[in-house]
Amino acid sequence: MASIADPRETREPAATGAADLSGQKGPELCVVVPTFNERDNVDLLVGRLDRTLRGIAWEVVFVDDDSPDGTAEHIRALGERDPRIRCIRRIGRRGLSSACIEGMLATSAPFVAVIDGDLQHDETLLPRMHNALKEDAADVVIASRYVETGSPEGLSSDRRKRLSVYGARLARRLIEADVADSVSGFFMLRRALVDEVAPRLSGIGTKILIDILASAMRPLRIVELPYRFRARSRGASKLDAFTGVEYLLLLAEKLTHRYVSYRMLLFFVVGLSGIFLNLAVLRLALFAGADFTLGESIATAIAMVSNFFLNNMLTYRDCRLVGWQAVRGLASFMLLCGLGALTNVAVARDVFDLTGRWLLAGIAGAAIGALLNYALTSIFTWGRRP
Ligand SMILES: Nc1nc2c(ncn2[C@@H]2O[C@H](COP(=O)(O)OP(=O)(O)OP(=O)(O)O)[C@@H](O)[C@H]2O)c(=O)[nH]1
Ligand SMILES: [Mg+2]
Repeated sequence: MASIADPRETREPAATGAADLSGQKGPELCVVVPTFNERDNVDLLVGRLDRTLRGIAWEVVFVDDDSPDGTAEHIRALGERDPRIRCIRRIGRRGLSSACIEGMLATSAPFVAVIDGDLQHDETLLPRMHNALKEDAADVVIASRYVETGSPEGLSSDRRKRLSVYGARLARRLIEADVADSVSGFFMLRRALVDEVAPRLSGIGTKILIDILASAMRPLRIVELPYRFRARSRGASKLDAFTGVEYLLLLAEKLTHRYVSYRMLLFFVVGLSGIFLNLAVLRLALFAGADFTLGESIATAIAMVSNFFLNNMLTYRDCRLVGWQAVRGLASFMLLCGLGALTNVAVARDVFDLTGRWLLAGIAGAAIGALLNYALTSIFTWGRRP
């Protein structure tokens, strides 16, 4: 006689092959920490999180870009003893914002905070930030240096302070809400909001909060809680001269709703520098008595090499090729740009035949050639989407 199966049986571990986790709950709060060479700060930060987050089920996700000082190995060793400590180790990648995005997307906790790994942010603010979100008083809670008793005193120089203030002012035009410290690297939000904005994030540079706020398709309720930014006591700052340029490129990308990609913009700026270098070297070669074909060949080769290294350093600095990869990259770059040059000539010739206008033909050829160079090299040289 056939028996009717008890529906509860299908939930048995043996029937589904899955473990019965019905009594267990995941973390309530995930703290995401981007790190690069922060080995000496990790233990202190974890200890402080442990003290300050008593009573909250938390986890910490470090996102480390393969730090040479062994930060990732150190975190993994801690994680072997404490399952709340996790580490994502990224290889061949660099970038503070993109690291935060990957960390935020790697958790199932309903609340997500981002905090620096260098102890400059005041972690004791985390429970208040968490409460504000739990009480549904805000969509995003920002730890702010520019409201009430907050202070940026730990910034390393007056120049850094001025940059921070002007940077926040510049972003005000972009973000609909009135935010005093939109350049803060310390904030908390619901994971659902992260999931909502993730497909529109640029992930460029260091200002992930601006990226998130400018990517939201609806007005966000924002609460800012004051705190005093501390000075860095261990390890070194990772900011460099290009950080400001990246910030402007992020704003440009956000303002144009990503119709202008910052990579394409940089690629074309580098391309322009190549044209000037080409002309300068040609002039020198002719001056030194070389015949035109030889001079132009040398000038073109030098411009191509310069374009490759500038793009590798700037346009693709988050996935820079090094060692043999760079040698292979240079070879593929020169080959693909050769293809772009042939296309340039073919298009220009066709447009000239059709219209008889040399300037239009020249511009059309150069534009198509440059676009092709950009698309092909981003895919085949740097392994990215254009
Ligand atoms: N994963 C990852 N983390 C990074 C990168 N650059 C910086 N970080 C981390 O991001 C946090 C902030 O970096 P800092 O260099 O201190 O930048 P800052 O705090 O804005 O600037 P300072 O005031 O000069 O310290 C630190 O935890 C760094 O280790 C990166 O390229 N990748
Ligand atoms: Mg710092």
